[in-house]
Amino acid sequence: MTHTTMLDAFHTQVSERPDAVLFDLPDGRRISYAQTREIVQRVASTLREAGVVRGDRVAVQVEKSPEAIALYLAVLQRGAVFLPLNTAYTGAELDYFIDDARPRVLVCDPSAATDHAHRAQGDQLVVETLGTTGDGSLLEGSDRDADAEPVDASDPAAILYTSGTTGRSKGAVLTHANLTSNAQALVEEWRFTGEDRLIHALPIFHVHGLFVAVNMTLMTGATLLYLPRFDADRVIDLLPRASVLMGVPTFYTRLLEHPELTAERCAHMRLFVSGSAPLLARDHEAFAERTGHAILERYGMTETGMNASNPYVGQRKPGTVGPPLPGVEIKVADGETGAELPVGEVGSVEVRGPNVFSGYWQMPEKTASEFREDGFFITGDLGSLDEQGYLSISGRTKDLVISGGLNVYPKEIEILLDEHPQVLESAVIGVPHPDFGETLVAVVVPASGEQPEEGAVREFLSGRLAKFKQPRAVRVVDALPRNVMGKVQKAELRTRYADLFVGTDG
Ligand code: MCA
Ligand code: AMP
Repeated sequence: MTHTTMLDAFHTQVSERPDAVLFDLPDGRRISYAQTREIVQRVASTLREAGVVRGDRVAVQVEKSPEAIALYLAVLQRGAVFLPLNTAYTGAELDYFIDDARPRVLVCDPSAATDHAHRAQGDQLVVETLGTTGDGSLLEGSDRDADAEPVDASDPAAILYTSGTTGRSKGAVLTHANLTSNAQALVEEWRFTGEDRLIHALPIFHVHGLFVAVNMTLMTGATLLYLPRFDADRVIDLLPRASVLMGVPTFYTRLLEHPELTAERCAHMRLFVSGSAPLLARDHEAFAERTGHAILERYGMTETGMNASNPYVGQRKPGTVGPPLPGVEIKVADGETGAELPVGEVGSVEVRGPNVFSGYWQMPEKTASEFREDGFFITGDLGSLDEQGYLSISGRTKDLVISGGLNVYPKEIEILLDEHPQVLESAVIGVPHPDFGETLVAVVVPASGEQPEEGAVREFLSGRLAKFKQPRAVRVVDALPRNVMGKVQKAELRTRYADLFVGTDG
């Protein structure tokens, strides 16, 4: 069945299987599809009273809870645009998003309400709260709104911010059609059904946890074994009751370190999915040996949702992300001209399909510069296709570091480091890390006569940057390596510091 919005898909499940469990929680609580709809209706009523109308943005920085998913659906019910924010973002980071997206409502944790009070501006920006124990102003009203505002499939459903090489975050605008088409393609490809029980240990402010895991569940009437965050012990405990796990490579690295990861525990599982960052072929092989399961690796990004996936039936090739999903076209092209390259050659990975976003929020020029004339989106990843059409991601043209599945653009940190009075200039790089895959190292050149200390530099960054963006090491050098054009040679720095975390536990 095709749905215009994820809310429609959810409503289909509510009417077909109202008593099916949507949330199965660690404290033993179970919340059905019909009960979730009641929460959605209550939240939708509060949003309406706060003045939210079609097209308004609702910015959300809350801890993971069933009510936070109900909030996502309630925003769609109002015809509004869901704007989730990482809970690790600091006030300074938040100011940027609010100034850029101009949301009608900001939803925060009740404990943060005082910090955010100064952001409220009459009915221009209303601050609401939502906690993890059924608390918060969003749930206080007793009214319920049953009707959904009509929207078009091409209307924006969500804005997700991704940082950029310029250091300025861009809001990727995803339409209802982007979300429903991608969820539908994945449901079919991974044979997802209402019988599935998905271990959900990802955050819900990114595409992976929200638009892959949750949307697929809502579309099929499946159950979420819903954890507040990843915890290897808890995941191991849940495996015998579950059928699917979706995670970033760090999940699998940590599970492999767990002595109780065994084939017996995984006997009822039908699918392990990895994505958001490269899964080491070594981990893929070790996992298969320990559990008998070949992890299914797939590839996506915020702007496009999922693009490629190893097959459910058929060969899952370690080190590849599989062929394009049905309906999605992937081209490996010459980065300069956009001309398609022959099989086996590494080039710019470009994508076209119903999954590809409509553009960056209020950045038409930036948007235009990342699309080819024929509609292919330039991902910034480098890769090649093999004879069987499997894509391998081999690098990135964008200066991006992925730490534990979270993206960090070095420029954002370099801009801050360069403001430090003892720093003349800086370069931030990603180096291999045994737990997070990659982690950040800051290389700084002292201002004349200064001797910056690692502790002081790190202290300077804390409070200005979310924790996951803070470098785990700072190195002071006399000069940055540069090529004849004067461009900083980050590859050389990456080689120099490649072993900094090898053999450590971080
Ligand atoms: C936590 N910390 C991190 C990270 N996470 N530092 C760097 N990178 C991270 N990813 C900090 C914590 O604040 C803490 O600092 C210290 O590192 C260790 O915390 P720990 O307890 O080990 O972390 P955790 O809470 O267990 O989290 C690690 C994690 C988590 C499970 C890997 O980051 C996670 O769930 N990542 C998934 C992110 C995700 O959903 N990505 C998908 C993006 P201290 O000890 O000093 O307080 S969507 C996407 O990429 C596309 C669309 C796609 O293809 O999916
Ligand atoms: P984000 O901007 O958070 O959506 O991250 C998207 C980026 O994550 C992609 O452009 C890739 O660089 C990377 N990525 C996602 N999945 C994979 C994967 N399976 N293998 C390698 N890189 C990946």
